[in-house]
Amino acid sequence: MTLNEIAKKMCAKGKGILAADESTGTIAKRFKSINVENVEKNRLNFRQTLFNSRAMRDYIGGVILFDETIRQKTTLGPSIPELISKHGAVPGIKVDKGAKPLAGSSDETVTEGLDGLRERLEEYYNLGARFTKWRAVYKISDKFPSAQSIKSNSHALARYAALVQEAKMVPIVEPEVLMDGSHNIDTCYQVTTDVLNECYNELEIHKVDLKGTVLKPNMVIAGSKCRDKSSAEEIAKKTLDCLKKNVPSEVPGIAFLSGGQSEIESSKNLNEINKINDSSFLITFSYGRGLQASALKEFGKNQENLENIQKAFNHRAKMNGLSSKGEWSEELEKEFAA
Ligand code: 5MM
Repeated sequence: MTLNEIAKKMCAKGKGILAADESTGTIAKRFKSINVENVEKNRLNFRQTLFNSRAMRDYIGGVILFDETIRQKTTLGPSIPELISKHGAVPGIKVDKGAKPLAGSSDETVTEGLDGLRERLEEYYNLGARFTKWRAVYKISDKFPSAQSIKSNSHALARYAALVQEAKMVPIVEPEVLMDGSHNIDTCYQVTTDVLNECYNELEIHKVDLKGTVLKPNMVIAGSKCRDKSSAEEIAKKTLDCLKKNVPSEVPGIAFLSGGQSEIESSKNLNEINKINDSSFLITFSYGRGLQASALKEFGKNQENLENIQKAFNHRAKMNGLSSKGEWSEELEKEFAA
């Protein structure tokens, strides 16, 4: 398959991406919230339960894994990447080494992980990965994000993407503008514009073939502490407008992060965006919390009750599959939940 074909398969209409690439520290927080011990056995049990769900074949085009997970063998027999491929989805891998304090602007971060990346990519390809992910993080406040942070993170994203294509995999480019803070939706629009502009500027300098990439952006949305809550219609209109103005049309797929929105909010907003999508982009989800929150709760209630964990996951995957076609509704949400 060409990189363009892989990218389109990951974002095919009715499907999206499951972001299950929580690093050990992040999964520790998630497990703590449900009183589950953060040990390898439990991490494997939770993840293989999701990857073996019925929803995988119909609604999931790709799964982003963490380094530990891509090396694991399931208790069902196949390795984790084999299990994912068996269900018709593409296995992928997070390759960044996390957001670290940025020298000279230490309240901000720059994502690290370029050293030795070429060699790590070769290994991940041999383990079955066909796409990768790298996340840059931007916080909004009076003075941030600084030009320094936008430039250094965009440069790293572009060097990462070029190396990934050289290794014959599709890079997911994730410049995340966080929802933390009290900024309004228009500030988010402006910052997302600046971040996307610089990102595509650097990708061009580094000769990245945009047809073989997927963008994973935030939606244009007010900060979580902002008093003016925008409607789903406004979020959809401003998000689509921002993407059409700042993302080159060669990019085949755009898969949003959920970024702290609730499960329902993230389905509803994605649905509104697809209802008015008149661009050439396949627009879908690449959710972590937006797909896993209910399943995680069930896992906390009883780790052995695979049926309930899978039921919760199947439901969210199906709802987001509908949203990726603009066919979700509150009525269907209730009907299928029942
Ligand atoms: C799954 O979480 C990913 C971050 O992991 P670490 O912080 O542990 O490295 C994250 O990049 C995720 O893929 C995206 O933010 C999407 O997740 P949400 O929960 O925002 O949809």
